Amino acid sequence: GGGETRVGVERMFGLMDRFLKSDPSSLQKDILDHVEYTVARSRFSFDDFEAYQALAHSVRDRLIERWHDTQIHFKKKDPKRIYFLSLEFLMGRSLSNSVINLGIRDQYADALKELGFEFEVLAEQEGDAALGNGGVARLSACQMDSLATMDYPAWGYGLRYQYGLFRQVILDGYQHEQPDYWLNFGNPWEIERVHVTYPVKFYGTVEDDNFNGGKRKVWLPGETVEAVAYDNPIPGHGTRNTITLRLWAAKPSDQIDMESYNTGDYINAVVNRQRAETISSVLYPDDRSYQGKELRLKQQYFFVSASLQDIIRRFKDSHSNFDDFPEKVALQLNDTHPSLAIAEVMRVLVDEEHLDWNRAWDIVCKIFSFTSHTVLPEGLEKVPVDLLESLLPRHLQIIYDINFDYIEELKKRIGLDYDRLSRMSIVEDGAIKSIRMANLAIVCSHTVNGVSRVHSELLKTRVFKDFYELWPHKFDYKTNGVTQRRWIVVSNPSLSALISKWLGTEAWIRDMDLLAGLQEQAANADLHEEWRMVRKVNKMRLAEYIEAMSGIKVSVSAMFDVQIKRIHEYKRQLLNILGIIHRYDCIKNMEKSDRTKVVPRVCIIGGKAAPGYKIAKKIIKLCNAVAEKINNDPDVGDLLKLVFIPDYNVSVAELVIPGADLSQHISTAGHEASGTGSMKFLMNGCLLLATEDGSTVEIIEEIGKDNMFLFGAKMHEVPALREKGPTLKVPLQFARVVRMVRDGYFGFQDYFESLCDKVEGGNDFYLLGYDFQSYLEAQAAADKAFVDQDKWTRMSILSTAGSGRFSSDRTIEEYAEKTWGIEPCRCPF
Ligand code: 6GP
Repeated sequence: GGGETRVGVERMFGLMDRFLKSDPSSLQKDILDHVEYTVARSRFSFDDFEAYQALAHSVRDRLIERWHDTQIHFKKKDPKRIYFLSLEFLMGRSLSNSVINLGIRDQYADALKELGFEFEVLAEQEGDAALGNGGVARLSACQMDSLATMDYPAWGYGLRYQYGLFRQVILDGYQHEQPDYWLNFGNPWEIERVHVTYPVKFYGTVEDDNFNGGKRKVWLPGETVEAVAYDNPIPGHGTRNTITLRLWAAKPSDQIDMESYNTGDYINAVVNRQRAETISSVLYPDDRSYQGKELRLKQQYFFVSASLQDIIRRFKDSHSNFDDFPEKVALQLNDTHPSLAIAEVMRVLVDEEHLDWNRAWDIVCKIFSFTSHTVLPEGLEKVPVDLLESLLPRHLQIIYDINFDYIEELKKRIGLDYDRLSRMSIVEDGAIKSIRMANLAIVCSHTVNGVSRVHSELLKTRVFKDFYELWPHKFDYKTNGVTQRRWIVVSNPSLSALISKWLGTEAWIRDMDLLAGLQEQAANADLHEEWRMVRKVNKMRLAEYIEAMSGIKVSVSAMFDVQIKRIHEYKRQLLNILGIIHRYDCIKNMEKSDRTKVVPRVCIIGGKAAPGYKIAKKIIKLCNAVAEKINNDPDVGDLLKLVFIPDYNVSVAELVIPGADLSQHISTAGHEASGTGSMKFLMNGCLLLATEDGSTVEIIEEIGKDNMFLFGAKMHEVPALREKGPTLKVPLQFARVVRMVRDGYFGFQDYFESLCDKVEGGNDFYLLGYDFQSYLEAQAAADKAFVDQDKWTRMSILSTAGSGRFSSDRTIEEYAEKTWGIEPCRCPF
């Protein structure tokens, strides 16, 4: 009875410390307890990995405390919540980020030292969580950090892939893909929620619901799979708030299917059930191109359905009327991947909650916002109708119904312009009838955001022009940003300390605009000296990594020139490599006495190619073939080195970016929606060599054209240049370097032929030939600036000083205020 409970509660309070303590001996005790009771090793004998595991668990305990408090606080305050739906999150490692955001990194480092361990060494034991491909996925991770730090009541929802992005192994210069078994040794950063499960249904048939002659239907699904929640606490910095990234794993449903068990084939029945797990087993490694595969569609719906059941359950815990839904819930569609959420909300409201269709539609139109992350037409998903019909028959009907009403409305607005109507339809008629996910997202969202100003202009004038003309008020942009917590504080601790020292405050860690305060010190000789020292130490760290990984010795007095990102034709790694060949060719043809004038370079390229993207894979091979030649040429020595860094990922980026002098962001103008790598380099005082594309245009506004090396055709010139195609004049040097590749100067003549064909004879879609001359000029300007170390250091300081706008804190604040209508909800201490 009640009496017993009260006694129990008192006893519980008596046993509970208010919070876990963070003095060295408490930390040591917790770590050792985890060695013994969690990792189950003797506290007198455990290795670095086991020490890491124990350490991680002790951090996790502290995260859980804050996380509970935050969730209780949110529940009590019941603010409007933002649900961030994304099929990809590239979180990288968690340990350093967590202890820094919790404010107990130094305490841990001290505690470990006394136990005979080095914090940095243990941190290296952690593998990356790579549940995403590239830009869009890492952006989600940065935004989660900002949402937590700025106290927003936010949840991230995604999929818990068993296998993250493939490991890239380079053999003989070719990319090979290996599975990423990231969960093999357990994952201390997640909390399995065995009691938070939802059934997700597929296939089957749809029947009329006789109660409501109208649009309500009954879906009789053919297959049920269970979604199990795994919660990843995301701690904010300088706040107690710790939010949730909830990832779903697929498990066989525990509903007993008597029929398949009664056939007597018990083993096969079990094996069949086990197949359910494949839904969340592997991340699709293609960024952009969408294949319309059933498994991919299943992943999308699985994650959408589970997330919405969770969101609606939470809403119903404290609300009884769905009219309040838009006041309490904002749903963010991160690219088109989660767009099925629109049809799913309609289905739940109409078929399950029995709302009238129009009332449900009103609600849907108020809750969704959509952000597009690409300008490439192949990035716009289309789902074949046949596929959708068999997998999700009810959703197809709903999409048809939405489309019918919308097209009727559209006819009233624009008349019977059938070309335009068919372009704007959600349903594409053609050889393969399909659903245009972007059109669905635009029609049903209240806001369509681009990720930089010029990207938004492209969406309005090209990609989604028809929609912009119809609904200009829907279109907006929020220029991307990245989190300075990970990209300066975690990855570049010495620069971080230097900035705090010179600004006299650490407040910039939560308020990046304060970095502008460095501007007035940009010519200060003392700062210059300290700045150069920090940069040199970071370069040494990178040089050691390069040597350990590839055996190549590089000189830290050379300029470190870096291009790291996914391999794509539009990102033009090939332009970079052809430029390197040109540099090599020049050195070879120089008088020996002139070689002393060459500015030494270490060119570093890293990135993964989608496994089916042949041209991208050839680019990787070319890079390695050229590296082989140059690095072994005694004529060249330290004047030029080329390194391909294998298996580029978040933690490699954390090491490479602080050590870069120059970084390249050289997409053909009009192709990079935003670019976020550039912002990370900028913050770390690396100079940019770039085209005027994506967010670079806004970086120019912050730091000025003179503070970077710009080149190339402008966005408005590109279409006309393409038109000219074969008649475009291409510089001789370009023809010469391509000829060297064609003639087998770097071997593999046949293999590289098709690569050369891509940039010659009027096929040069990405304008490498056209931009080559100005690219070389920008490179020469960089060489010249590098020789003047005072000038270079000033430019470097001004880069960091001008990077404040590119914090994801600014981006998230804009989303919160303008798109989601949410407010901070800060958990009291
Ligand atoms: C990327 C864009 O290519 C990049 O320019 C942008 O910075 C990033 O998204 C974040 O907005 N897009 C993707 O990664 C992608 O898969 C569908 O787009």
